[in-house]
Amino acid sequence: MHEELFEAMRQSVIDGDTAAASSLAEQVLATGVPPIDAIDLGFVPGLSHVGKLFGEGELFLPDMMLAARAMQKALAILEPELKRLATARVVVGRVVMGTVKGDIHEIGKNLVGMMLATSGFEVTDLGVDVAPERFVEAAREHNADIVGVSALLTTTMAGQRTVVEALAAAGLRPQTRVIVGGAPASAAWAAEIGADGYSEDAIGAVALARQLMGAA
Ligand code: B12
Repeated sequence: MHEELFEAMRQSVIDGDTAAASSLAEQVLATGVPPIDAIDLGFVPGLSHVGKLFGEGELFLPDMMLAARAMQKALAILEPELKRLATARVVVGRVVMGTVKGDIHEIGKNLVGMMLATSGFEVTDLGVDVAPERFVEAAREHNADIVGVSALLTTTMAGQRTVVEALAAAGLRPQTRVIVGGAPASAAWAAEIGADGYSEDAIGAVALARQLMGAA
C-alpha cells in the first residue's frame, strides 16, 4: 500500500542517511501509516540488506555503523507513537531484557523491548554487553517473569546458555522463563540450551511472552 514510502525507508538506511530516515519517520507520523509496518517493511529490511552486503565484503564497518545510526534515529521518532497506540493497560508480566556479554548489538533488543512495553509488559532494559550475574541480579530485583536474552554474533550466542545456567544456579529456574533471539539463534538452539522459547522478530516475541504468561 505504501510501497514507495517503504522503499524510500529501506534506501535511507542502506545509504546511512539519517536526515532522510528521520524525515521519513516524521512522514509516518503525519500520514498515519502504522509505525510497526514502517519498521518491519521499511527500515528493518534496509538494515538486513546492509548486513548481507557486509557479510559478503561489499560494505564495511563504517557503512554498517551509519546504517544503524539512521535506523536508530527513525526508531526514536516512531517510539512515542508506538507507545501511544499501545492497547494493553494492565501489566501482563515483568520482563528483564539485555544483550549478552561481549555483544553490543541493541537495535533488535530495543525493538523487542519496545513492543513488549506497548503490549502491557513492564520492561527493564539492561542494555548491551550484559554479564550473566547482572541478568540474575535484575531478575531477582524486579521479580521478573521472563528474562529476554539477545545475541547477534555466533561468537557471543553461547552467552545465552550461560544466562540460563546462571539463573538456574541462582535458584530462579524454572519459574523465571528465558526467551532468546537474535540472528544466530533458533528454536532448536533455544531447546538445546534449555530456554523456554525463541522468536525471530518482535511481534513473535510478544506472542511468545504472552503465551508463557498464559495470556495468549
Ligand atoms: C547494525 C549492525 C551492527 C551495528 C550495531 C549497532 C547497534 N547499536 O546495535 C554495529 C556497526 C555496531 C555492528 C558491529 C559489529 N557487527 Co554487526 N551487524 C549489524 C546488522 C547489519 C544489523 C543488526 C540489526 O540491528 N538488525 C535489525 C534488528 C531489528 O534485527 P535483529 O537484531 O535481528 O533483531 C530482531 C530479531 O533477531 C529478534 N530478536 C533480537 N533480539 C531478541 C531477543 C529476544 C529475547 C527475542 C525473543 C527476539 C529477539 O527480534 C528483533 C526484532 O525483529 C547485522 C546483520 C544481521 N543480519 O543481523 C550485523 C551482524 C550481526 N554484525 C556482524 C558483525 C561481524 C559485527 C562485528 C563483529 C563487526 C566488526 N568487525 O567489528 C561488530 C561486533 C561488535 C560487538 N562486539 O558486538 C555479523 C555477525 C556475523 C556472525 N556470524 O556472527 C552480522 C550478521 C553481519 C554479517 N552478515 O556479517 N553491527
